[in-house]
Amino acid sequence: MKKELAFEEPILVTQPKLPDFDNYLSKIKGIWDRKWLTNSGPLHETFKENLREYLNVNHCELFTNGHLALEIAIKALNLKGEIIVTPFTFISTIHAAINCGLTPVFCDIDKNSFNIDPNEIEKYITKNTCAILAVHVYGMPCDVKAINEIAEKHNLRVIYDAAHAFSVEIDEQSIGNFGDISMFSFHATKVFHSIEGGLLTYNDEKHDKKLRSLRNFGITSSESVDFVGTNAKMNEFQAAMGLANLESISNDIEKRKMIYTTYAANLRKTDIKYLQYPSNVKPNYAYFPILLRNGKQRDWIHEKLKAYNIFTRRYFYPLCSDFNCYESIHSITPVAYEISNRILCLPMYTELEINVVEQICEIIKIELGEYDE
Ligand code: T4K
Repeated sequence: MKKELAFEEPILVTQPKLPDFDNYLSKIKGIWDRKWLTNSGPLHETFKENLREYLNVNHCELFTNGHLALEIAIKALNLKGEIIVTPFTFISTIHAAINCGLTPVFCDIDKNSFNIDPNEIEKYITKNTCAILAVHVYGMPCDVKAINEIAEKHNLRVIYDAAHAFSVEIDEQSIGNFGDISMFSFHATKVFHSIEGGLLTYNDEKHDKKLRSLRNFGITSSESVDFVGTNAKMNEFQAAMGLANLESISNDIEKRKMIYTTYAANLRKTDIKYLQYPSNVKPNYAYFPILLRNGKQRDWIHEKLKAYNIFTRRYFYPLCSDFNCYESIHSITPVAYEISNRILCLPMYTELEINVVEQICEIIKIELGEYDE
């Protein structure tokens, strides 16, 4: 190990960006006058409208976090039976399906995009299949065209877990416009956050009433409860954080682009593979995943980097289908299995300094040079 290259402070895989303190204070100040803290307050409503405009989507609703938003999306579509999912995601995706009474059927992924492979989907469709729940993993868009064709052919619903994909576009179209409903996470660790938070975007106006009601215990008026809902309301402090962060989002993504470019330039001449975006995609540079040669090498470098105070993460290892809670669900997904063993997410966040990125690359190159199978 080259001790002189170690960082004094830990470099984590991600770090939330906080807005200017006084700006946030100015946004929350009115809450003291209004005494309106949650339940669709004025900041909530402004935030929602600003997001609708920024994301260029027809309809959207806010939630207290992405996970509950996803469960509510599933409930709103009245889904029953089997749902085709990727095992290469954060466990929230699969939990949401199961919590809504669905049976997840794990489908393999594409080795380049790491997203559900449309060529594999049809073999899992049975008379019980109701929907496809696809994830834009790391903000890389799924093959939305192919998924849409399959869904139309088999009369299936499509939900996108777009937790990582805030602001992403395909052919200048907002990623939130595809499928029946898309879910964005505004968790502190995301490109864009409201401390905790979630958003559903959709084209069909008829979802408005049901989504709002499911978010608020299923209440539809002062004397009626039409659905078995939950409490998934975003509060005013979250909305204020989201409003403040929305002001800088374009700059933030530009900074991430520079980090991505620096990683790419420094790793280009190695045999490390990293995510490359197609030319029709406007990325948000949410994560910087790399593929190592195999699981042994991946785990080795993951550990080695800790000695330098660099804390990478193995998102998403193990596969969701390998967790104890899902061991009874049969699944054969060799590509997902291989990617999950080889993947490593390097630090990526808006305020990560370029010289730190260069140093991380130098350390990786030095250490991998000493790796002996
Ligand atoms: N679908 C997908 C595909 C998702 O990835 C997620 C969430 C969801 C659905 C559900 O959306 P939400 O309900 O969360 O809105 C983190 C996040 O907690 C989780 O939101 C995210 N995916 C997942 C990929 O990453 P952990 O268990 O890795 O979090 P944790 O606490 O280990 O933090 C990650 C790193 O960030 C650490 O190095 C510490 C650092 N950190 C974290 C927080 C919270 C900070 O520096 N400051 C902080 O405030 O799940």
